[in-house]
Amino acid sequence: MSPRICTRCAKAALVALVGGCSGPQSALDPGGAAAEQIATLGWTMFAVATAILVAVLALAAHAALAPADRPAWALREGWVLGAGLAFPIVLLSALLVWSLSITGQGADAPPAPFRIQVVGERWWWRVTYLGPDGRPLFSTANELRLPVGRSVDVELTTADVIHSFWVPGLAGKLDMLPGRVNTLSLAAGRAGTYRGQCAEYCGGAHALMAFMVVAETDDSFDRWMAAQAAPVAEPTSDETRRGRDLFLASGCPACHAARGTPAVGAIGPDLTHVGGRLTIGAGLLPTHRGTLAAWIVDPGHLKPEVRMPAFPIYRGEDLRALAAWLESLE
Ligand code: HEC
Ligand SMILES: [Cu+2]
Repeated sequence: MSPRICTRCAKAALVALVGGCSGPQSALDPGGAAAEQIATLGWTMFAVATAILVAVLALAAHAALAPADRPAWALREGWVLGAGLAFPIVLLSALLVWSLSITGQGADAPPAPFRIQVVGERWWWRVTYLGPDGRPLFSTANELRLPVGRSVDVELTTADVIHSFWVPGLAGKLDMLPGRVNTLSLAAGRAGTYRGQCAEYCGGAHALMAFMVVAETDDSFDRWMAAQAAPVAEPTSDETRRGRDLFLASGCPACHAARGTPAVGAIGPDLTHVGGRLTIGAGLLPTHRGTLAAWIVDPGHLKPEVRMPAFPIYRGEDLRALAAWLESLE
């Protein structure tokens, strides 16, 4: 093998080895206190397990390599009781006590003046921001925004089957159970976009049920909150006006709301600010008019088993106008 190929192999091996260690959806790249505790716990367990594995392998090698007439160890009771019983009991108990002590610590970030309710739906996330009095401020989908350095209580439940809410970069996973609300405290220590994924098999499009958590500075977060609370903007061009009229005249309002218009459907995501979301279809595709148009024509082709019907009736200019209007809803 030439040295060049060798270097390439080494690089490929390294990428395969550490490729999962960073990025927007990695528990090994913590972005907040809760995720850091989990990472510390994971690495410590890994280190202890590795040390024990090495010790056991060394003992086994020692025994195997000893001359046949002089066995390395006669199997004495002391070894069985010491290494086989006492050692695991002491070590596992110590690790248990330690792990309970570090994961119990709450995040010390000051609480945000709002809560977020997230309802798992097959196969997307209904996100509602609640004011201090518990009343809904606005509804969005598949995207949570948080101010950096604040802890936010996220109330998790489901509209149908069990789902599990997991943003590995920020916290451990928590199940969403029918008839129950589980509260998870989320806090990001640094600004960034974290990706989450449903972690409990929930049927058909489970693997395509992702979401984004965007942690941002107070200024841009406040701007986002104010924009979300506002109703849809009045169309500014003939094309977007035509798009809005098509939306209202078709079947879309049966399932979708666009605040400030007569569309108040509640089966699918609230589309009031769909153009400002990073993705459509629960993390499936980036939001722009091309993907919006493809989605409208045949969502089931992009996301099998999706609970939105295809609208092949829209073509050409109609489709472009509809997609342009949705894209403009920032
Ligand atoms: C029978 C109910 C239903 C009808 C009618 C319907 N939709 Fe949907 N729509 C859904 C559901 C459910 C989803 C969520 C799908 C998913 O991500 O799994 C969705 C998702 C979407 C999304 C992506 C939103 C996001 O944030 O991910 C857009 C855009 C959208 N619909 C536009 C439309 C338009 C435009 C029409 C009319 C031409 C329409 N829908 C008609 C149920 C419906
Ligand atoms: Cu799922």
